[in-house]
Amino acid sequence: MTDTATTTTSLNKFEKFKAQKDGLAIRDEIEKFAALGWEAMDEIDRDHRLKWVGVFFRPVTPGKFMMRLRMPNGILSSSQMHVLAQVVQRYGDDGCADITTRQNIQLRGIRIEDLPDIFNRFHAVGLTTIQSGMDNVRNITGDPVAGLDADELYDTRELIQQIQDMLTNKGEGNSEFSNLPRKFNIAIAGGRDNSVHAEINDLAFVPAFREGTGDWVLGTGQDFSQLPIFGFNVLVGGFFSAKRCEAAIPLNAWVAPEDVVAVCRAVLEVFRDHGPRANRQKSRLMWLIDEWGLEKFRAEVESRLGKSLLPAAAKDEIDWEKRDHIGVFKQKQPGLNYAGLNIPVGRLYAEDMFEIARLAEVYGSGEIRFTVEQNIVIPNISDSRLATFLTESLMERFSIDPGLLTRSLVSCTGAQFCNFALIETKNRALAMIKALEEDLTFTNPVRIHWTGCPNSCGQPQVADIGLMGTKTRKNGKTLEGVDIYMGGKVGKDAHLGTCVTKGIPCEDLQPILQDLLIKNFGAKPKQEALVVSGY
Ligand code: SRM
Ligand code: SF4
Repeated sequence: MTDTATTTTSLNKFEKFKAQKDGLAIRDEIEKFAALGWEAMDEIDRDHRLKWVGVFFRPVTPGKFMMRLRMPNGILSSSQMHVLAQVVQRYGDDGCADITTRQNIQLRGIRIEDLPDIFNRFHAVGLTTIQSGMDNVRNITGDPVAGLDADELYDTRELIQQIQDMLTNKGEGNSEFSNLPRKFNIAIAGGRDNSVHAEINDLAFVPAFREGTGDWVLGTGQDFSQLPIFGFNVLVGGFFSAKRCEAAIPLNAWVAPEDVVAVCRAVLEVFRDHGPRANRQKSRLMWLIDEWGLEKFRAEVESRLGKSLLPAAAKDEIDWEKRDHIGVFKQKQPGLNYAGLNIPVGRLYAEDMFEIARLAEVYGSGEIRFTVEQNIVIPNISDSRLATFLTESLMERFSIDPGLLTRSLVSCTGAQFCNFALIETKNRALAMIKALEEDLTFTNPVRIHWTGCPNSCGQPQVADIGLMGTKTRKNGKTLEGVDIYMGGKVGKDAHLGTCVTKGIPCEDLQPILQDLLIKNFGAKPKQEALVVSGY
């Protein structure tokens, strides 16, 4: 199979258990596990293989599982949201949901005995959790205002659905792509502002125009042949891991929209069959590109594609600053608006989810969208209903006009549910932002991202200020702390931030952040006396 995988002695433990039983085989065993209970399950099935159907054992809350959905382009319907809310509701205080940094949603508190019923409910409304964890392609991200934005270059929705359908066999599971060497991220940007963070994906497509061919277009009566042709420049190899973080690099390839699905397939086949499988810390796509060099990798993709790739267009069309979509905006459809609501750190409870579904139905078209900043967009609100929509009480908690730190806050799951976490994140992030907004005034949003460990799910490297959980020492004691990242740039000319300070105890963080915000982001103290200097 793979170059590296053929030497079975060098296989890591994940490769070994995948070889024993494919993760997708778990699909047919759900009824059995539900009857058996989690305590009696084989540990590899429970801790790893269940992730192939999006079910995550949480060692922090044993018996209360997490379920990760797939939301292509971050879009769902109010009836789907209703079902998700019902699932969460049955777990009372244990039940909640999190919008993720991949425009997706995860449910918490899930009991294994309920899985057959939950999967039936999901199936009935077209929801799937398939292949959302472990060595599979993650939720495919696209422009959150696709089809709404008058300035968009390409509506990414259908293409992303097609890629998901290809990878997952329309949500039923596809064993062709269920044993990759490692996780794999795909994103397609359709607008000018790189709303998907293309640069941090293993494979990304960014809008780009190629020169016209000069070939006469027959039958049209006009010569359109010199006009620029729309398509995408392809980026490869972006990823974050505890060991290494890299921005994606250009593949020097331009593809027409109709070739995007085939290119995804070709790249994934190359990764599946040749990606390194010996060391899981060195298994992401970039490690293969390093080993082979870009030219060989590109040639292998062409060979799988069955045709040559065209060279990249000279420039891409990402020339805007990134938008956060919080607020109310006119759609390209006359008389319609979309509203972006800030969901603090992405956390939702059942009653919120029912309410969001209701608002989308009453005021919009029943559609709801997620953003990679863990917020929601409700589209298709008519001018005539907008004023009433804005008086809804949910808007007090999920504001269209939050504070300038609150609106850009992102946080990974952290110690509440994640066993990799070195610190608690979401509650701490909220408390910190509240305190900072009480003490300072801002003229611009400052994007603060929290992540509980070096896995970087909360993407601290894309933030203005990124905070990565660590353990640190103070007065002979081990404390929760953070490494501080700065300089992340999103939108046009995106580049990753770097670590500027290590090991700040969380208990000492507030004055340090305050100082950074004043010195680097133009924040002003509400009372001069509160300024802490000397950092
Ligand atoms: Fe992540 C593993 C949560 C986006 C890099 N990530 C995990 C696990 C599954 C670990 C675990 O089993 O506990 C976390 C589940 C915790 C939980 O209970 O929620 C977890 N990752 C998340 C989410 C929920 C963070 C969030 O709060 O939004 C995001 C889910 C996205 C989704 O819908 O699929 C999430 N993870 C990311 C991202 C950001 C992105 O994709 O833009 C990254 C960095 C980008 C990347 O992957 O290149 C990311 N997660 C990781 C890694 C490091 C991967 C590596 O190559 O080493 C791990 C650990 C691993 O895979 O071994 C990890
Ligand atoms: Fe868990 Fe670490 Fe990812 Fe946060 S960054 S969700 S703590 S693995």
